[in-house]
Amino acid sequence: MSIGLLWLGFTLLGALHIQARSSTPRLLRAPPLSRIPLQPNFQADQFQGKWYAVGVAGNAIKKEEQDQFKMYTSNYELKEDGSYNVTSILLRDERCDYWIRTFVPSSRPGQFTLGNIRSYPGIRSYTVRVVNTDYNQFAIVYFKKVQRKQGYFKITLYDRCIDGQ
Ligand code: DBS
Repeated sequence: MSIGLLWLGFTLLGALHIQARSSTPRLLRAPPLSRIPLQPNFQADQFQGKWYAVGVAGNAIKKEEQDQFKMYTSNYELKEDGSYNVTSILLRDERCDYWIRTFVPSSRPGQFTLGNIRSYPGIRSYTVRVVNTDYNQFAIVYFKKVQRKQGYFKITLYDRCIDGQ
């Protein structure tokens, strides 16, 4: 094989490599939990009820998607065993998407893991931490998941809107 063809081959491989890299951009690494504050003296019963997500930011949340993301609500219902049933409703294209999951309390009050994690393909770990809340107006909640070896995180600002209705 001529040197010229070999060069051409390498050049093509290089171009393909660059293309593959840029189509799967590297995500910002999720901050370690040790850097995320936790609401002191978390009151699980007071955190119950409906929250409106008025702001979401994360390493895989894109601005273009945010525009159609619109608002969603998450209703936290405390169960007998101390975990939450969380029902979220998202308005998309004039239809409502529902999803339900369980947040199981961990060793620290205000921190949770996803219940029945095996039913979620590819999710290796899922952590929820209530960063700060006054229970009746706002909450800041940090979510971190490892899915197919990739770490994702997001931070949501929740609002109660009118008198917790
Ligand atoms: O539930 C989540 C926790 C979550 O959906 C993400 C991060 C932490 C996230 O980044 N999600 C994006 C990628 O799956 C998304 O597009 O929703």
